[in-house]
Amino acid sequence: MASPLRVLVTGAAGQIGYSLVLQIAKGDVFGKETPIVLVLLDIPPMAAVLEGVQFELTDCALANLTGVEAVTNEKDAFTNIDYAFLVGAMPRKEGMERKDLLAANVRIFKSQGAALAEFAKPTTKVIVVGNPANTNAFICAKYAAGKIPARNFSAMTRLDHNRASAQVAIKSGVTVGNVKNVIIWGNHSSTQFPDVSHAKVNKNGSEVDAVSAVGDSAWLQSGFISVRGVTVQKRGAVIIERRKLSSAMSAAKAACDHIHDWYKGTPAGSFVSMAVPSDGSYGIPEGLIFSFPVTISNGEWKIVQGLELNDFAKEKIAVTTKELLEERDEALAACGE
Ligand code: NAX
Repeated sequence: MASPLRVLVTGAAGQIGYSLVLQIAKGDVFGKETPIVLVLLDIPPMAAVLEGVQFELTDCALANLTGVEAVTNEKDAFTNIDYAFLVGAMPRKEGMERKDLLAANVRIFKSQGAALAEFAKPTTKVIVVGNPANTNAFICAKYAAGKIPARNFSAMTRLDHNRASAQVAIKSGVTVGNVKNVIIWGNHSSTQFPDVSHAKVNKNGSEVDAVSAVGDSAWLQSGFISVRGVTVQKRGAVIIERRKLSSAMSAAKAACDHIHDWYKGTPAGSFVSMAVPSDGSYGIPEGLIFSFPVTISNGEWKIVQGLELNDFAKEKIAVTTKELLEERDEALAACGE
């Protein structure tokens, strides 16, 4: 038997954590044959809850789950891990300004970046889910630099990607497996730009442009992006309004899709959205953790090059870039840089 992958989930006592750990443990990410040790981290006041999750995972009697460790300190959490799902973050409390929330969260990710550098394998791959996800990933990568390459850090925009793909499928009258190459550009926030101009739909056995399959370009430039929050940009707020809790099942599934594709690769001719450090592609400042279309093979992502952007797209991308630059500067200030 191959030695098990050590997979860390932070915030494992939270609601995304509860859905996520089972999906990883039963092989949705690394395959049913890959042995896994799950390491669950949360803060000390959540130790009992964490233990409950650990017990339930044991009770799932999963053949490939060779161990479950519930821990409340960074050294035990990060030691020798292969993959990290960084979900744990501070929630917004009443009266808290956005700036205060950002500062509190980047301090968590500064500390976890340093812990990754000190304890994790240099090959560790990281997905940041906890918000503000892109900026948290930027800070985490910065404090792990020198030990873990920046390209091993990513933030999750796959939930937005999946939401966009599902909306295109509904509007085109196909199932979501027939939609590919939707793109989320930029930040995981309401400034993100969901773009279908390069997407394809398989309709009745032939591949057509998503724009013609949807047949409603006015909707694609407005309602699809955000009308009363029903579609992509503000879908999270709608879920909170309806469910009285934020997205958890779909967020966990998206995190699994993100790491699954990083591990297994993307099919020929397909790309997915992933927030990764910019190399300057499409004029995005280098180093910013920005959601791009990527292809993946042998565990390495590559930003899809040469996609044409019209004026509408350029304008939307400029807005989300500006927001990310502002967040970056606030985050660096909060870290005392
Ligand atoms: P919960 O509040 O249910 O769970 C968060 C857990 O993190 C709690 O158990 C908390 O104790 C723990 N935690 C806090 N600080 C920690 C630390 N320093 N180390 C380890 N654990 C810590 O939130 P949940 O609904 O699970 O959401 C988690 C995060 O995901 C939030 O920041 C949320 O905003 C973010 N989301 C990001 C999404 C994305 O697409 N990138 C979508 C879903 C979600 O909203």
